[in-house]
Amino acid sequence: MKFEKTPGWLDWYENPSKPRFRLPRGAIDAHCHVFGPGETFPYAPERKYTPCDASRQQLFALRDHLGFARNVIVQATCHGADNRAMVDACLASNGKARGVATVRPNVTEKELGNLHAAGVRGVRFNFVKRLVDVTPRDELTEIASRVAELGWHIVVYFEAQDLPELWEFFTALPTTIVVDHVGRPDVSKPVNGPEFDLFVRFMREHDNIWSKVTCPERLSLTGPAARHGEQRAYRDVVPFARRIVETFPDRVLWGTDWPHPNRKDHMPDDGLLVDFIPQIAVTAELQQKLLVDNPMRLYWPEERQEAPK
Ligand code: 0GY
Repeated sequence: MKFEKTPGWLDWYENPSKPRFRLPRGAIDAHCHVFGPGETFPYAPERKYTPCDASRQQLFALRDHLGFARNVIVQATCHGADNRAMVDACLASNGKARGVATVRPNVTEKELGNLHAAGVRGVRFNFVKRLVDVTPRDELTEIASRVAELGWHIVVYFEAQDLPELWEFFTALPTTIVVDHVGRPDVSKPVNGPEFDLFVRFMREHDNIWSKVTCPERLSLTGPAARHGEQRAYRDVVPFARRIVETFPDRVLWGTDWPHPNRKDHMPDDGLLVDFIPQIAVTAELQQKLLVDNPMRLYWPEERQEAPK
């Protein structure tokens, strides 16, 4: 089937620069997607946008170019609950990719088992109104209790202003919860102001809550720097991401968000995004936790080394 990309939607950056920042050995890009290709894996009828194709081969080429060892591929809303493109990518990765799926309450035990065998270790609940129609909470609760039995976690995507209303629902979930993109703060507000303090309190009071410190390009009002490697890229996001990394160093993840759905003003250079990491994780120890230890604990726990006796 042929698909026309939504007008105004930018294509992903074709020739990303080589990062100057040397990633630690075994670094994981823990938030990225594959889109189609639409001819093989059609986009979902209920989607709110049609992306440009972004295949697993292109994702794996980016992984190698940037210097990552592994990927966590998150199901994007344009594929609805049809996880075939993501599963195909996980299966073709030689164990270098794990996945986060979207499922409906009618998913069978066999389907969940197949997803697990392919490398899926979580489901995503999306509350961003421009991306999805509302799913009733009782359906999400039902899914949560089923995936908890598999030892999976739940990724949640929401806007900061919606946290008060979602708080009770999130804190009743029975699994580890991973929040996308620092809970999407409004970075024009103070980093120590009531809105971001609430997010910090959310994580402080619930030690099963993790955060991805991803997507400065989505949150920033100051934007990318003019030149690659310029230290001030996305500078208004730095204090927010840094506060979370330093307060909760064992519960943070990082990812590129390639191929960056719904970008209309600028498309980030993925090399520049990698160069942003040392601004928010300023020591080698914090970088090791953010990029290796934490994602390994969540997605490849079976490979954790036993501490020597
Ligand atoms: C992201 C962000 C976005 C889109 C999706 O699944 C999606 O369609 O997550 C967005 O538009 O903010 O994490 O990819």
